[in-house]
Amino acid sequence: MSNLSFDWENILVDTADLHEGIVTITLNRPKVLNALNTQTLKEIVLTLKELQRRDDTRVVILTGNEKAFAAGADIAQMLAATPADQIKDEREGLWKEFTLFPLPIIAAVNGFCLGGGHELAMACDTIIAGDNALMGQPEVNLGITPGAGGTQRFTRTIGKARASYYALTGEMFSAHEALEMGLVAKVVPSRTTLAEARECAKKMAKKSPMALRLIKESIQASFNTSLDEGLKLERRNFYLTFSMEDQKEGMRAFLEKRSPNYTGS
Ligand code: DAK
Repeated sequence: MSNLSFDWENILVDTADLHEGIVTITLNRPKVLNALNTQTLKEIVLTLKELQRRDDTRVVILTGNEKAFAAGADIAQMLAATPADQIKDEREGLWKEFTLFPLPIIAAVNGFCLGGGHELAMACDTIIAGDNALMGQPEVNLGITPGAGGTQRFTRTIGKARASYYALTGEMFSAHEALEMGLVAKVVPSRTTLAEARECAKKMAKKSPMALRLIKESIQASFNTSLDEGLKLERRNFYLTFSMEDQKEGMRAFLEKRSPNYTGS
């Protein structure tokens, strides 16, 4: 495949691990704690679209810096907005497109992960949090409501009582509280968050890319469908794997007591 390089204003894209199928996107507006303006979202989505066009990406890691994953949507950008501005803003479409990326995205979260930043982490497939992470939906402190999953994905993940508590008080919660609520998969020392996310990405990247896609699709469907419909999709995806060489390879490798070599076909 051709070389991949990006020259963005607000994010860094590290393709050094692409030979292992891993790309790391780092939010890079440190002066404003990685506040998510429209341009940042656009850069993330355009990067994902480019990665999707190639067949060498298996897993994406999305991260920030030690102080902040992202402290929310950019308040300065929103201050003077009218409802019409908000409706016309391309952010809504960008959020949707983010969720359409078919392969796993791991959020590696240190520091503040608030509002739209928290919603972006929740829109990823899993979250690895550093022990310094502070998460929450503080929109209520600004006189607004969450707008990109902070009442929906949040509630479906941690339940009504706790989602209501945090969204209605604006109180932040720690990485350990997030772990206890099932919002994050792991809490690790903050200096190792990215390394831990890489280990997780490496494990995923060795699997069949088709299986990764189909598992992601089935899990995402659990947010949108009835149990019956979800189980139907799960079964269809299971059957579909039997049309693929990767299923034969995975089972053959098991029986031959060797590591599988998946090709994504
Ligand atoms: N936007 C813009 N600038 C921000 C920011 C933000 N969200 N968060 C921090 N900053 C800026 C600060 O203004 C400050 O800038 P300077 O004063 O240095 O110029 C700099 O980052 C450092 O922040 P602090 O001085 O405040 O740092 P502290 O350590 O004292 O406090 C903090 C850290 C995270 C507790 C504090 O900065 C804070 O409370 N930040 C705001 C957090 C927040 O309210 N987030 C929610 C924003 S609303 C939608 C999609 C998404 C959304 C809505 C709709 N659709 C698709 C419809 C999302 C909405 C939101 O996220």
